Amino acid sequence: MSVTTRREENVGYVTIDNSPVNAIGLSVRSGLLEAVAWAEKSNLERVIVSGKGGMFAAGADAKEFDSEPVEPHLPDVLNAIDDSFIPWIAAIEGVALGGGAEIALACRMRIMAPGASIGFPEVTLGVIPGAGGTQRLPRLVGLANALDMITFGKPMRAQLARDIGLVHAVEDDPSYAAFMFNSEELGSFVPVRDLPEPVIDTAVIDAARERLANKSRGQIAPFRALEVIEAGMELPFLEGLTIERRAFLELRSSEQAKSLRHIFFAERAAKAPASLTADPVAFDHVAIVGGGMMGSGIAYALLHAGLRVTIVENGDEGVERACTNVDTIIAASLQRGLIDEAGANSRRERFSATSDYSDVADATLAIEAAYESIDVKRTVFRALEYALPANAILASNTSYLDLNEIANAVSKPSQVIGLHFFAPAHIMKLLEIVVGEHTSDAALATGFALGKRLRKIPVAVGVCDGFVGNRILARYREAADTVLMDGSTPWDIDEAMVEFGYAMGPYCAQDLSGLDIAHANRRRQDATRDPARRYIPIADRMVELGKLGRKTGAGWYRYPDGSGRVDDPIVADLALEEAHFAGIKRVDYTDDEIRERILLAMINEAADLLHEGIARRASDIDLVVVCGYGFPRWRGGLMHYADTIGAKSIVAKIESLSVEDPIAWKISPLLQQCASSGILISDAKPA
Ligand code: T1G
Repeated sequence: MSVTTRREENVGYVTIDNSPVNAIGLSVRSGLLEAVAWAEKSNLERVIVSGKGGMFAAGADAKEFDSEPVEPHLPDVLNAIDDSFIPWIAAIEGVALGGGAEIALACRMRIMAPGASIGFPEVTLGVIPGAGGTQRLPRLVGLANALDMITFGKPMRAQLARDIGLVHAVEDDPSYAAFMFNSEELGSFVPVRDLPEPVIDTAVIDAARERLANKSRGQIAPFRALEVIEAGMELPFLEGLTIERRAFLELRSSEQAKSLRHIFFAERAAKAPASLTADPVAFDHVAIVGGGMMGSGIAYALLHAGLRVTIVENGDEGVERACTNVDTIIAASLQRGLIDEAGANSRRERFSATSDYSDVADATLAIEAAYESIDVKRTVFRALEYALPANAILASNTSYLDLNEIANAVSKPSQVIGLHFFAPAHIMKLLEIVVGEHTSDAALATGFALGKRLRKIPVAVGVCDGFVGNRILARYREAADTVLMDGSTPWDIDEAMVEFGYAMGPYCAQDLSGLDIAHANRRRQDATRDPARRYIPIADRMVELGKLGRKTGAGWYRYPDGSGRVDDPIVADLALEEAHFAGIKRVDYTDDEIRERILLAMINEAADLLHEGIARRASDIDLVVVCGYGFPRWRGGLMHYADTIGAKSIVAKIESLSVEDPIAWKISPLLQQCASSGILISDAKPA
C-alpha cells in the first residue's frame, strides 16, 4: 500500500509510503484519491497528509515519464483535495519537491519542519510543474517568487518558504502542530486556486526572461514555464491548468527531457557494481600527502564528510601552507553560510598537518596529491607503505600519470588505486576511480565507499594517458586547434561551442586554467607521440610568447583591464602565419562545421575508450563529461548525444573527414560495430 490512512478522534492521517523517496507513482496517486473519498465519508474535521521516512515526497515518479500517463492523473487528484469540504494540512518533513510541493499547494495549510525544503525542480528534468504548480504558486507567493522558484528549480528552506507565504508555519513536529491548529482559523483558509491571481507585471516577466537568457541558454523548459505562468495569470484557473498540462506532456517526451532524465538516473547508478562483493577497508583517519590546492580541497571534502584528516607535507613551511589552505576553505564555507561555527570548529578539530609520516600510522587510507612527477609519487608511496598499517589502501590523485608505474613502487600494488579528483575538489562532484592492473577488489570497493561517503559521482576508469576525461579533453583541444589552424579563430570556435551548450568554449577555458598546463602535457607526450600524426604548433607559439592566459593578462584573448576579454588580432595572425608556414590553404568554417568536427572527434575518442575498456559503460562517459568537463547536461552527455545523430551518420561523416587526415580520423571499431549492427552507442559494451 503506497498511501495509508488512519484517524485519531476526528482527525484523519494520510501517509505517503513509497520508499525510498515517496515518489508519486500510480499507486500513490490512486491512494491519495481514495483517501479523499475516505475522509469525506468518515466525517473528519481535518486531514493531515505527510510522508513516511522523514520525507514528504520527491515528486512524480520520473521512471513513468517514458510511458503513457495513467489515470488518475495528479492534477485531478490535487483538484479533488482542493475541492474537498474537509481541509487538508500538509505536514512537511525532508523534502516536498515537484509533485510533492504541488500536493502541499492543494492543501488548505502547509507546515514545515525547520530542516525541510520545498521546491519545483521540474526544469532540471526538462519539464515544468504539471499538476497545478504554475497556476497555484503565483497566487500564493506572487509572480516574482513563483517565476524564480519554477524557472530555476532551486528548492527553498523552511524559514524562507514561510517568509514568502508559501507555508504557514515552521514547527519541530509539523503533524502535531497540524493536529493542534485552531479549527476556526483553519476553516477560514480558502483553497489556493481561489486566491486572486497576481497582476501581470511585465517588468518582472522581462527580468525573469533576461535572467534565463543568461543562465539557461539553449534549454526549453525554463522558458516554457515562464510562458505558462504568464498565460495562466490572465485565465481562469482550470484553463490555466489545461495549458500547463499540455506543455508538461509535450516537454516530458522531448529530447532535452530524455537527456536530463538519462543523466539523473545515470548519476544514481554511479556506484559500486553489484558484482563487486569485496568489503572496503574501513577508514576514519585519512592521510593526504600534499597540502596544495588539490590536497587541501580533498582534505576539506573529507572533513565535510565527517572524517579525520592529516595532511603530510615537507617541512614546517609546507605544513603551514597546508593549514592555511584548509582553513581558508573552512572560513569561506562559514562566510557563505554553508556551515555554522560549530561545523567549522568540528572540521578544525578533525584536521591536522605534519611533516612526520609516523603521525599517520593509524590511517587506513592515504591519498597522494603531490607534484605530478612519477619519481616524487613513487617515493611518497614507499614512505606511505612503510608508515601505514599493512592493509592500508594507497591512492594517487594523479590526473594522467601511469598508475601501474606508481603501484610497482610498493610491495603490495593490489592496494593501490587512483582517486582522480577535479579542482576544486571539495566542490566538483566527479571522481574518477582509476583501476590499475593489480588493483584488488577491496581497493576498488574502498574507492567507491569513499565516493559514496563524499556524495561524489564515482566512475571506475582504466589506466591510459588522461584516463577518460582528460583523454577526451585532449582530443577536444586537438580538434579545436586543427580547426583554428585550417580556418577559424579562437573566438569563433568558442562561440560555436557555447551555442552548443557549453558555458564557455575551449579557448576561454584554457585562458582560465593557463596554457602552460596543456603545454607541459604535450612536452611529456613528445617521446610517445606518433610522428606521422599531424601536430598543430599554435599553442606552443603562444606559450613561447608568454601568452599563458588570464594570469599573464593575455592568452588566446587579451584582458586589458584584468576582467573583460577581447579578441586578440595577434593570435589570429599567429594562426594565419603557422598555416602559411605549413602550406595550408585555409577555409572559413561555419559554426556547424566547427561543432561537427570537434564533437565527432570527441565521440570517436570516447568510442575508443569504451572499446578499449578504459570506460566500462557509455553512461559513465556521459557522467564524466557532464559532471567534470562542462558538457551541457541537457544534452545528456557525449554518448547519449551521439545517439541523437546515429552511429551510421557518424561513421559516414568521419569517413569523409578521414580523406583529409586518415590518422586523426581513424574510425573507432565500436562506432563501426554500432553502425553495422544497429546497436545504440549508449548500449555498446567494451570489446
Ligand atoms: N522519480 C523516480 N525515482 C526517484 C525520484 C523521482 N522523482 N527521485 C529519486 N528517485 C530515486 C533515485 O533514482 C534513487 O533510486 C533513489 O530514489 C534515491 O535517490 C508532477 C512532473 C529526493 C532529493 O526532480 O532530487 O514532480 O538509485 O540517490 O540523495 O509536476 O532524489 O536507489 O534505485 O537521489 O537522498 C520532480 C528528484 C519530479 C526530485 C533525494 N522531482 N529527486 O536525494 O537520494 S517531476 C525531482 C531528488 C514532477 C510534477 C512534476 C533526490 C532527492 P536508486 P537519491 P537522495
